[in-house]
Amino acid sequence: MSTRILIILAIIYLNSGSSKQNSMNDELGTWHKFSHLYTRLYGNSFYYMPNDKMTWFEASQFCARQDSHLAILNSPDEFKAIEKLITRADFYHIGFHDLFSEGNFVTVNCQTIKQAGYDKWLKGEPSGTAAKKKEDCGTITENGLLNDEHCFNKRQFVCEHEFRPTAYNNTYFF
Ligand SMILES: [Ca+2]
Ligand SMILES: [Ca+2]
Repeated sequence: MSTRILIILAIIYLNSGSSKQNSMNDELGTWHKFSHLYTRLYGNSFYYMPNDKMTWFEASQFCARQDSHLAILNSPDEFKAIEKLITRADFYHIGFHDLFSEGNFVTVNCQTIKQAGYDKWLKGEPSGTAAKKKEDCGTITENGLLNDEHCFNKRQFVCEHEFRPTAYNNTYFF
């Protein structure tokens, strides 16, 4: 192999390493800026419920800016865990919707809510599947029952940050 090819390969190798390192640092940097707001309540997930009320879309963006997503319930135990953050009877935005296909409720990670592991609806819900009554965004009651609501309703919400240890060579960063 000629020296020139070796140099090119070395540059490609170094660049790929440094950009990988940078994106890892960016991600950890964002999380570290906000991690003090979050509490580890279930598995490798940390949660935060801000006091502000926002639309479902604003809440989604708010969580994303903190390297999180609107909470996805993966089991009844996960609701029991986040119930600790709920202080009053109300509806709270969480991470599911049927914006893509009417009546097919999926999480913000695109799993059906059944696949995700939690589909306990409030009595009479989902109610917004008729064309004239559009309720496409997911909320949960203080008792852990799901409801579909207008996405522009302003509600409190729960952000979830899930650790992905495999992305960091099985090293946890707490
Ligand atoms: Ca979850
Ligand atoms: Ca509803």
